[in-house]
Amino acid sequence: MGMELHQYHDVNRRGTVERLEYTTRDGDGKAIAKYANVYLPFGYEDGKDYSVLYLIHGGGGNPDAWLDCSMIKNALDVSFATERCRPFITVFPGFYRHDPVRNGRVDEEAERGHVLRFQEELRRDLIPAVDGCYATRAAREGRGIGGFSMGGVTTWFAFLENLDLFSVFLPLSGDCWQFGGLGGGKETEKTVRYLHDRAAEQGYGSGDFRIFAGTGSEDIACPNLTPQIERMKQETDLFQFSESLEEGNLHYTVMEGAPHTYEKVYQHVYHYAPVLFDRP
Ligand code: FER
Repeated sequence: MGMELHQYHDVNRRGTVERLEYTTRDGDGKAIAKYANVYLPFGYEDGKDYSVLYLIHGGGGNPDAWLDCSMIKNALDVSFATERCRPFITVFPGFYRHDPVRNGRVDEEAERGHVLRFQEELRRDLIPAVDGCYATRAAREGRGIGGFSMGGVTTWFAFLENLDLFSVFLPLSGDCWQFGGLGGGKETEKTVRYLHDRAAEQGYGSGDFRIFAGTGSEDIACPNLTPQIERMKQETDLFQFSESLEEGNLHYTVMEGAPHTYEKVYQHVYHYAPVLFDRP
């Protein structure tokens, strides 16, 4: 599928990034102070009802990672200034409760635990803080979640655990780790069955959510995400794959030559931005 690529453009109508401070709790109920970066589009006004995209960093990252490592801010500024889509808010949280310790090899089980626990934080602490502070639609129809790498893993867990809160999903260069690390590739059958059954048993149908997945042909996550998406395509009662962004609820874009980096992966957010919240 052809991908419309973002290039840096000077824009006068630039959004602003604010720091939202909020409190979450650890396993013992002890309060933990955290922050998320909140991108407010140019012309943001109280009293409107903005959709919100939650965009999650990768393993070892933090709420600044997307903004520091990619041109996501300019990509959003350009998209809104040129009216590719209606302006939406983008929230960049951190999924760790404490600064991550990652020396050498990735501890897949530890990482899995962090992104799984973050689902509860989203529901209990972060989403209420965002909806309480900003002019949002405050409804699943106007709420999306996406992320890079472990942030993509986070996105699949949001599909499983928080489907009542989100209707739009952008898993980028990350597969579903319900059945352990790299499970979308290693345990494809079980993973897809679970994704299907979890949504179906809660009563959700194909019209109730949309998945915009993406990665690069040289991305280390491509061999794990691709088999999962390919298998999902067969579950046509729930997942309706389409090359066209105007149809279906499952989309997949593999960017030719792109490795596992924010610098490349943000292009998927730009590519999908026109259809995320403005249904064609
Ligand atoms: C993948 C999903 C996530 C993957 C790697 C990650 C190798 C995360 C890696 C990290 O946190 O360093 O499919 O494939």
